[in-house]
Amino acid sequence: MQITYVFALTLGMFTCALAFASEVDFALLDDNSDGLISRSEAAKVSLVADAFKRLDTNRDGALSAKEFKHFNKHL
Ligand SMILES: [Ca+2]
Ligand SMILES: [Ca+2]
Repeated sequence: MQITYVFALTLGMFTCALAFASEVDFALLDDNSDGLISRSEAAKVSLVADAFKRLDTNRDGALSAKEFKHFNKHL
């Protein structure tokens, strides 16, 4: 009973942390707060820089929050 409770609590905290982390990541990368991650902003995190071309599905040279969501999904 107690183990189940601890497990549920841990899982809940982990899920919250993940959700929080993906939001913070976008905001942290978006230096000028224009709602887009430019190539130079993405360069701060090599994982994002490497995936930039693949993530930029509309080829406008910037990542929107929607495009960036795919990055977190595939981590
Ligand atoms: Ca930006
Ligand atoms: Ca784009």
